Amino acid sequence: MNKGLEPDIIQGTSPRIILHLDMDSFYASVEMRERPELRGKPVVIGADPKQGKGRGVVATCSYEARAFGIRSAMPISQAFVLCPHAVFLPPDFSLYVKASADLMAILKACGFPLEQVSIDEAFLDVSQLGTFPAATKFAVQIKETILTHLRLTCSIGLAPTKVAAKIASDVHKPGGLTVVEPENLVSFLAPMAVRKIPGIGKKSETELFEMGIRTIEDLVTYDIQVLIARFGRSAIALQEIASGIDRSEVKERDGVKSVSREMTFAEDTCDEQLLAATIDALADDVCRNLSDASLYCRTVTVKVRYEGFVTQTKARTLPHFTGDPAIVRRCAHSLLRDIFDGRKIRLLGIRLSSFDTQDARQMTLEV
Ligand code: TTP
Ligand code: CA
Repeated sequence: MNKGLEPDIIQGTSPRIILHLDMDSFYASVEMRERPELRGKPVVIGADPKQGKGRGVVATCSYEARAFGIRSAMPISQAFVLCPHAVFLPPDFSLYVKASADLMAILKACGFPLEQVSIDEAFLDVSQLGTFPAATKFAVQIKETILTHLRLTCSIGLAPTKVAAKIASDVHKPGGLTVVEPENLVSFLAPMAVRKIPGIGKKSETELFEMGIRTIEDLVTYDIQVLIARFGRSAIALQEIASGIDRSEVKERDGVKSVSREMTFAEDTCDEQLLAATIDALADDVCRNLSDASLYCRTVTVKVRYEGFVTQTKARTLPHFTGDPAIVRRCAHSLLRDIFDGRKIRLLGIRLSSFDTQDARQMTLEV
């Protein structure tokens, strides 16, 4: 499929063609593939709902479940209220890792620069195909290949930049293919909510709203000096991205960015012994994941969710790479001490990142 570089691309005069692929309701779709009797049903992957008394969260759910208003990261108890007859399943992480590896192998075999960004998401730089119609044909083929070989559906965005390709893949989910040719780039981005820009989270979104900035177009036309005063120099890059200028390249890397494990307590707690024992168990678990993937990490992050869902994280980068549970435990205890303010805790989590080899996928699992 790889056609070799066209001369004008070497000189950098042709627009780039970036493909972003994202699997549809990934964990739920893999479960539905394994159990055909679940097809067409609302399926929720996550913590045990315990007849509405469960305390964990939703990892993801099928589009049928989304019709009831269920979403990722929602408390499982709320999901149960919205759709008590849904099929609730615990995550089978090894199944998803295997499906992800199969997917990435298919993408890699296409021969284009590939950047895996999460367990079910990747960019391909398909500029070598030369034109958007040729890239569109390729995108249709890749969707068919994934459906035939993996029996899973995905959504694809094609655009001249990574940010636009990522936004585009989300436009017609599930099963969508959205093409943004260079001449449509600015008008495509303009009406989108600022939150669609990767890196703009809830906090920045709220700040931007307060300034009257709701859409990407609002951001483009906003006085840059005021933006810089509020957000610092990063406002320049933000306004550029909003204007369709995004030079970031598809970085060839497949691999894990982080390994994490979280635990929701049966009852909110500030029992220090229980918190310490939980940190130990989580540290041991993530280190086991790390060792399974033959990785060493340098950054340890502790996540604390207090009663009322207020969540805080704190990270520390170690002087050396490690896979030693004792070191991770020590670091995590110290981070917890730094952020714990005495309020009752609902959830604790540990994430390990900054790996010295990048050879697996992002892993998050809540128990
Ligand atoms: P996403 O790609 O964000 O979601 P999705 O594939 O389930 O659905 P969509 O069709 O909207 O893309 O995440 C990929 C997987 O990561 C998801 O299937 C489950 C997991 N995940 C969590 O465990 N917790 C979360 O909060 C999110 C957002 C995802
Ligand atoms: Ca997805």
